[in-house]
Amino acid sequence: MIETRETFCRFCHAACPLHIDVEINSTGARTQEVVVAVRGIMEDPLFEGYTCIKGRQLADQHHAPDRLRNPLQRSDDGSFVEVTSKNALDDIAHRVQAIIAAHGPRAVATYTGTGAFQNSISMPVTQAFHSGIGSPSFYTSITIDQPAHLTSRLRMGAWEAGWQNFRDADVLLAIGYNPLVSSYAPAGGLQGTNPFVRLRRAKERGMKLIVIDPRRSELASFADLWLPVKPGEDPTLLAGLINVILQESLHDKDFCDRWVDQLDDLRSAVTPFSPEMVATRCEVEAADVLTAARMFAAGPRGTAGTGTGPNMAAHSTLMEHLALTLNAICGRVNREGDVLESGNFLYPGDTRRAQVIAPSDPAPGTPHRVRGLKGMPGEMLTNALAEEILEPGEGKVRCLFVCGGNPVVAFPDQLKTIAAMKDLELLVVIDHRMTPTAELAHYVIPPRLELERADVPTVMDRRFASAYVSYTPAVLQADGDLLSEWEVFAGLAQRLGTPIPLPGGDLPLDGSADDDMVLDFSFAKSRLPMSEIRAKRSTIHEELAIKVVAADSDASARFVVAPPDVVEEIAVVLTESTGAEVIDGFDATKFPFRLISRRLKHVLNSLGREIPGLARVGTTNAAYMNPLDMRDLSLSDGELVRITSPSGEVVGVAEGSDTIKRGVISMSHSWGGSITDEDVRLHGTPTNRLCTVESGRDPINGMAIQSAIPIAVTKV
Ligand SMILES: Nc1nc2c(c(=O)[nH]1)N[C@H]1C(S)=C(S)[C@@H](COP(=O)(O)OP(=O)(O)OC[C@H]3O[C@@H](n4cnc5c(=O)[nH]c(N)nc54)[C@H](O)[C@@H]3O)O[C@H]1N2
Ligand SMILES: Nc1nc2c(c(=O)[nH]1)N[C@H]1C(S)=C(S)[C@@H](COP(=O)(O)OP(=O)(O)OC[C@H]3O[C@@H](n4cnc5c(=O)[nH]c(N)nc54)[C@H](O)[C@@H]3O)O[C@H]1N2
Ligand code: SF4
Ligand SMILES: [Mo]
Repeated sequence: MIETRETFCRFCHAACPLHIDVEINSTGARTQEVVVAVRGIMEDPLFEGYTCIKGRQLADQHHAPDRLRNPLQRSDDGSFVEVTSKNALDDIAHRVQAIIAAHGPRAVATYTGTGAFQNSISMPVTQAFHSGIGSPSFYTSITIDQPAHLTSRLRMGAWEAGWQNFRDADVLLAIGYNPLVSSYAPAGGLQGTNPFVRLRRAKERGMKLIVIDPRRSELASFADLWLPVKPGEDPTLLAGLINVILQESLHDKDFCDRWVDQLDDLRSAVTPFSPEMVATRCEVEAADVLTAARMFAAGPRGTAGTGTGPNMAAHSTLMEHLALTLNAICGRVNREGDVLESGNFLYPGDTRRAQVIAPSDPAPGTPHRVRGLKGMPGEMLTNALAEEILEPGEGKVRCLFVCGGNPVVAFPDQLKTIAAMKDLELLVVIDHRMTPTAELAHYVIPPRLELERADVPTVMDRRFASAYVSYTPAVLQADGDLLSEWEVFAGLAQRLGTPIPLPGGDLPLDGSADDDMVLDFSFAKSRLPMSEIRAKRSTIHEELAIKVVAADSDASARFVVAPPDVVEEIAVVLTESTGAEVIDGFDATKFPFRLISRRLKHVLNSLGREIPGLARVGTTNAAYMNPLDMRDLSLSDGELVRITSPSGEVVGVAEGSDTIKRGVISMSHSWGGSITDEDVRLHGTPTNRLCTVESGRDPINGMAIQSAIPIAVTKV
């Protein structure tokens, strides 16, 4: 018997609606369910059938012969043996209890990666487990991704009603993001909901697109103006755009008078960034700097926003500050009467006032023991985790849960990360496959995968292009001794006698909880009740969209666009000339190239290349280079190159592409294993071997340089 069931994809965050055909085979008391087809839903009012190559492989992902179906424990000889989930949790709880008793709760840490982000009941329960045991050591992939979105908005102040919407933008300034591949965009950008069609419609209504990217990305190929910035020089370019706008008085004066502070300080800080100076530093045309500034300022609606590229380069908090400043001085905020594009249904609060939320400490979190860093609200900095594990003394992290992540290939400074994983007294990895990180674990616990669990789209609820409601029940029977992330943490809490405090109260730990109960407890304060979210799933409810109300009559907070540390850092950028000086050991003559990051359509970070339909697209993260650079190095397509940074060395597979700026190598991250060897054609290159956490960090969010890495390239 074949049954069609409705769900949404969670391979990535974009939550594309799907129909899956499930073949149900019953033999005696046992039924087996097999997904035999996966397709987009043409009738869906928002996605209109859109899916991508990854989502269409869900059947193979769920039914992969090498998918882990029982927990594994590492033996003394390094091999893994299958154990029951009950025995695994008993032993893990026992060890966690001993570590807490001897060293305090901070010694117990969790790193939650991408695999737990499109997983709406994993994150709240994990966080609640941490509050239950009293450990601040909660880490996520956000702090090796784009933490500057948060740190900059805290420092500068934010607009309660948000930046303007994409749907009626006249102009879009996209700085280092590429939603046509990543399905990702910052607020106000082109989101991953059917992005090709929405971009085409926006261009048809006359929207101007400006893209800043060292590579003619898929998005840049549709741009009215493409600025191929030198990697790492975005702060210079953005300061230059602000300079033109202020010199030519193109900013929104009324808005600035009412809501923006320190405009004169900003003006003097950016005055040295003339179009000519910027053109030289950024290797773009001075005329294009002028055109970009004027095109953006002309608006009248539309926003600037940044993605992973410049957020992973030097000075990321400053870079984001300058991008947000463009929006602030041009008044690109939702005003009274405007309607928010996305539903924001899963979060509390129906009211958005047209006013500034006061600036505050950008790093208000738990202090780190290393390098004077401080955490973000509710989480610590993943870029400091390896050091928190390796650094002896009180507070040392001794136990780590990795929840849907792959530190060995994702964290900067791969050798230090591997040393840290090996130093742990207890490493528990929750993953359905044997990753390079899982190979180092004491326990590997396989979870139920997406089709086997209920979910709401936590990332997209604030990003959908309409007030779209979405929910899915579990649509496939799970097979094996599997534990969802929340079941691992609830099981441990039950054994430790600690609570799982959620917005709806303490989660019952008597075995009565299921996915839907966890959803109800986690989203108990959502502005649309979970019961209505379930009832209204897959429909648009513009009548429920949030309409912006007037500012309070005494609203006094204003954006601070030129606080002293910003002015100081702009002055530092002015003295630099390559965007890479912040890295110790950098020498412009020794490291003339820049390695930049990118996403590939057929994988999600380290996930995907084990699936046959995706491996067919490619089994390595090629080192894409400009053909003229290849000619100078006597390189042909497919030949091996040695890539050396001030702190590491890897081998990559060269591939010519005229979309890449000269002097740049574009490679995606999280490939390879824990070693870099001649098998790069088969496994890819672990580019994070080239990153360091010793120098070049962002002063506020601690981001290491993970894109715009200075490198040398030679033929092997
Ligand atoms: N140089 C450089 N470094 C980078 C980046 C870069 O651009 N350049 N990008 C950074 C960014 S943005 C990120 S987000 C990180 C990625 O960092 P991570 O999130 O640590 O890496 P992933 O490879 O996405 O790991 C996700 C894991 O989750 C597993 N998984 C999938 N589904 C599930 C599930 O339902 N449950 C569980 N428990 N596991 C599941 C997958 O098998 C995979 O092993 O890397 C960062 N590192
Ligand atoms: N298919 C697919 N989708 C994904 C992922 C994936 O691995 N595959 N990963 C997911 C994750 S974890 C995230 S965080 C999002 C990220 O989503 P995006 O931020 O859109 O990521 P990218 O597609 O890598 O786009 C980054 C762009 O920045 C450019 N760039 C690199 N360095 C610089 C620089 O110094 N300055 C400027 N201006 N540009 C630069 C790159 O050329 C690239 O085009 O995507 C998510 N979606
Ligand atoms: S973009 Fe692709 S991987 Fe992401 S949710 Fe949609 S179908 Fe799934
Ligand atoms: Mo990410």
